Order: sequence, then structure tokens, then C-alpha cells
Amino acid sequence: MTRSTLHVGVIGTGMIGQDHIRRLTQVVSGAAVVAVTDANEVVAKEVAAGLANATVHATGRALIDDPAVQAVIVTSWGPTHEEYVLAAIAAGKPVFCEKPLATTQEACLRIIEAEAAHGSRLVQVGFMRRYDAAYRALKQIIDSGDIGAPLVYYSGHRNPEVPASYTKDMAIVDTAVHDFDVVRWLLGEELVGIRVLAAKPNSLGGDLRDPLLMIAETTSGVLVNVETSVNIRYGYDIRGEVVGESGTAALADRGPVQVRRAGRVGVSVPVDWRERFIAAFDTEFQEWIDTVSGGLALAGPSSWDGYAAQAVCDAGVQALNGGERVAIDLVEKPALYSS
Ligand code: NAD
Ligand code: ISE
Repeated sequence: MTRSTLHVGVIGTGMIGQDHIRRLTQVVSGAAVVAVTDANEVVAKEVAAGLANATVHATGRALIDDPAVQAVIVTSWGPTHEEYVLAAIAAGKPVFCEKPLATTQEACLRIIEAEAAHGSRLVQVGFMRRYDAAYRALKQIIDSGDIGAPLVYYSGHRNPEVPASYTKDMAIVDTAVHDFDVVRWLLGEELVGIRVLAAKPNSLGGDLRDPLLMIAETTSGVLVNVETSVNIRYGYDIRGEVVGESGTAALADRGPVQVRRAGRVGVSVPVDWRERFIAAFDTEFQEWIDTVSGGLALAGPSSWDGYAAQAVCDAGVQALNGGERVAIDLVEKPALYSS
């Protein structure tokens, strides 16, 4: 281990926590996982057993306070994120928090206040789409002006299935939150209002209101159409297309090869988010490690981005329940997040 290796502690060693630990220890460079914790101590111990030299802490607070932990990764359940991110800020340690930053906009604001009082950015939120090569190429085309000013954005977010624990608001707060973040980033604008319509229910989805169609507007009036279909069986399919004044640009279909047979032509569709965004997650972590280790200013998704996306989610849930357009009112953006 070199002197510059970043010593991280991971809070939450469930599905994505384990995937990020694999990434940190086997894929990206410059980091070592020196501590783990999970509410399920058995799982935490199993995960630690597969690591070179990791301490198992009884609580997330104890992990954050461990002097051997230089930076914290939060991959526990969403409702626990606020407590751990606030504790990491209080300890002055950089913290990478999986989405959501917190489960209400008020909780996100408490994080923003704490980080602003600290005086510099410590928090990065796990909106990995911003690190995906296809989304980055799409943003480049939008920013180049080649298709003119954007007018409409279509976002399709399709999961083959969801677990029984996936409840009625989750298509918005757990799934579409990624679409809200990525469209804010692609267009460089906030979303200011949202309507949500439930389509004829997919009979494969039990009692869920699925698919959902959400129509949001940006500050300048771009219409953003987000479709979530979370029981669509055929694969994990992420669509994105911007309609500009003089052209359109869309994420291309995936698959390294195109197969033509039996009168059909096709590419493979990823099975889940891990496969679809594997390279994006790798890039996200490599850039985060390099930035934190180098003592550089964080440039990835910020607490503000976590707050703004959560505000859209909160309004979306209200719109789903009430049926009307709900306005999204953000507080004034603190200077810390302006650049
Ligand atoms: P999971 O249930 O598989 O794992 C979460 C773990 O957190 C569990 O092992 C649980 O015991 C642990 N935990 C719960 N409360 C805790 C606490 N107070 N302290 C410590 N550990 C605690 O869930 P998951 O699918 O790994 O999701 C975890 C987080 O990652 C969620 O916020 C989820 O939204 C996010 N996520 C992001 C993506 C993405 O595409 N970026 C994909 C999947 C999940
Ligand atoms: C999951 O939590 C994720 O974040 C995935 O990216 C998303 O596609 C899925 O719908 C969520 O449940």
C-alpha cells in the first residue's frame, strides 16, 4: 500500500455496498477498504472476511469516528443517509453517499446547511449516470448547440422487475430520481413543476401503479417526459432523447454486436442497472478517489443536486396522489454550489 492510498469505510454492506467494495478493491486504483459496518452484523463480518484488513464496527457513527477512516461511503438504506452524512460532515471527512442524499428535501437542506457551515464541499451523491459515456456524449452534443436549443427531453427508465419491498412511491423516489438528476445536468436547468399520470396498470406488477408518465418543466420551459416501467420483463432499458430546435440526439441502443437472424435485427439489452452502468460506476469512483486523495475540490453531484432531485421527487409523489401539477420551489442556491 502506498502513502497516497485513500482509506475508506463503508456503511451498509448490502447489494450495492458489496458491489462498490468489489469495485474499490478489484477495479479502480488508489483506495483500500479499511472498515465496514452494517445493521446486519453477520453480513458485515462476512464481507470483512473477504477483505485484506478491515475493522468491523458496531455502528456507522463508530466507523466515521475511526481515525483510520479517511473517507466514508454510505450505502445503507435511504432513511439512514441523513444521519451518516451529517456525522461525516461533523467529522470533516469526505463522504460519498448513494442516492438518495436523504429521503425528504428538508433533510437534504439540513445537510446543505451543515456543509455550507463547514465551508467547503465534502459530500458527493451517487448519481452515476453523469459518468456514463453515452450520457456524456449526449451532453456534449446539447452543449455544442448542433441541434439547437433543447425543447423536449424524453427519458425512459425500464426495469425488468422489482422486489416485493418496492412500494408505490418508489417509481418516483427510488427510480425516476436518476432521470430527474440527469436531465438537470444535461440541460443545466432546474425543474420547476411536475404532473404525474398513472397508465393502465401492468398486470405483471401486482398493486403497483406502473407505468408512470411524468411531465415536468424546466426553468426555461423545456418539457421533460419521464416514463417509468418497472415490470417490463424484457430487460433493463434506459432511454434518453432530446428534441432541439433543429435536430435530435438520443442515447444509442446498446450491445457490442448486432445480430440479424430469422427476419430480425437486434442488440442485447442489459439485465439490470449493474450491467448497464458498470463502467459509469467505475469512472464515478475512480474520479472521486482521485479528487479526494489529491485534495482537489469535489466536482461530482453535490448536496445541492441531491436536494434538487429530492425536491422533484417530493413534488412528484404529491402530484401522483393529487393528480394535479405541483410546483417545485427550491431555496436560494448557496454560493458553495454555484461553480
Ligand atoms: P440493500 O438492502 O441490499 O443493502 C442495504 C444495507 O444497509 C443492508 O445490508 C442493511 O442491513 C444496511 N443497513 C440498514 N440500516 C442500516 C444502518 N442504520 N446502518 C448500517 N447499515 C444499515 O440495499 P441496496 O440495494 O444495496 O441499496 C442501498 C442504497 O443504494 C439505497 O439508498 C439505494 O437507493 C442505493 N442504490 C443505488 C443504485 C444506483 O443505481 N445508484 C442502485 C441500487 C441501490
Ligand atoms: C435502484 O435503486 C437504482 O438506483 C437503479 O439505478 C434503478 O434503475 C432502479 O429502478 C432502482 O430501484
